[in-house]
Amino acid sequence: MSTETPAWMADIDSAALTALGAIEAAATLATLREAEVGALGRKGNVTALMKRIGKLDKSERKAFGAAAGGLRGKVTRAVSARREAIVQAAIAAELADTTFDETLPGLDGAPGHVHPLSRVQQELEDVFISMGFSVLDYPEVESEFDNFEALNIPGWHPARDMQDTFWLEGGHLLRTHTSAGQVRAMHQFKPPFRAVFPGKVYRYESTDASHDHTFHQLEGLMIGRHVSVGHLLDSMRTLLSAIFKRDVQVRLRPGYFPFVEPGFELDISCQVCDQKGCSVCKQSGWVELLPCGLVHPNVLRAGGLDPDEWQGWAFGLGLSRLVMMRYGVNDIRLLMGGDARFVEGFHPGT
Ligand code: FA5
Repeated sequence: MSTETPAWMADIDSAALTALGAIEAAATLATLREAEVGALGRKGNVTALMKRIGKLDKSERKAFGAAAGGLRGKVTRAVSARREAIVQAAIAAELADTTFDETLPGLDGAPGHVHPLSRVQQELEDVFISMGFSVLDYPEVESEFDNFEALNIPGWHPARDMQDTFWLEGGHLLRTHTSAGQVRAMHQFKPPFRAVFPGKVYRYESTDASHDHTFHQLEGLMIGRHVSVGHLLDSMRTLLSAIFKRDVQVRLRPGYFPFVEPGFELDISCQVCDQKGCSVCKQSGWVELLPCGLVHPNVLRAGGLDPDEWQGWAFGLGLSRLVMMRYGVNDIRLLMGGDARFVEGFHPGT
């Protein structure tokens, strides 16, 4: 076995000298990157050595491969070590800079908070949970059956005109009211039961200060053997005093909805103008907020319940309007308008 130094060793030494010298001399991350590319890049001098391996005579290939591969590993480690040294030196220089005052206050973060709609919804959910109600979540994309037919509103019924909506393919639609969950709940739970289901609803209508095309409602439904209007009104009174924490004037009047009998409209005195008359209450001093009534026998039947055995009451709270009344918001379109300046006006505790 020959102990002579092979001729190619000079090439390995020369490549090492160039590559390691450039790495050692690099003072910034940019020049280090140049040195790295000069050695290990596609056209780098260490890469050129690696490409030679395949062209060598079989007898030399193993030793040359080991030497070139060893150099590549050494260069790679040298680049990492130099990079770390450059970064540490930069940190040390920054810390040594006496013009940096670490006692100055940091940048003021902007903490988020819940939207007033979510806040009032959560408060209402807590009130109803404390009265033994379940909180349910139903789809916004509904069937025509659940949104209309099951609620005693067949296709020919004029009440359909009051709630036109956005129709989807396959007879589906964006629900026009949370009442669409009533029959779903009847199928889902064994009576007696009580539940609220809040959510977003959609209507194809022009907007004004108190009407939006996308708004929030909260439905209440109670099914039992002996259900009375008295209990319904008491629940609504509890709801309003929990939100307003003071007496607000309300009025109850008969109201027609095909899915309740008898039906009522509960209006609230306009909290935006204090009943002086404004665009929200359309100069009337009153705002429609909480329609309700006893569940119609046809709806109980659609829910698989025998009306001779079971009764129910339901209400459909205009949650968006309740938020307006609570905070004195004079245009409903501000609630879902996506303007952060509006939402920032509401801070926790208000
Ligand atoms: C209904 O939606 C019935 N489902 C309510 C109901 C439930 C009655 C259970 C009986 C039993 P109405 O279309 O009136 O009813 O809407 C209910 C409430 O939602 C209204 O009182 C009002 O506060 C609110 N509301 C209605 N339309 C809009 C709108 N375009 N923008 C904002 N709020 C609205």
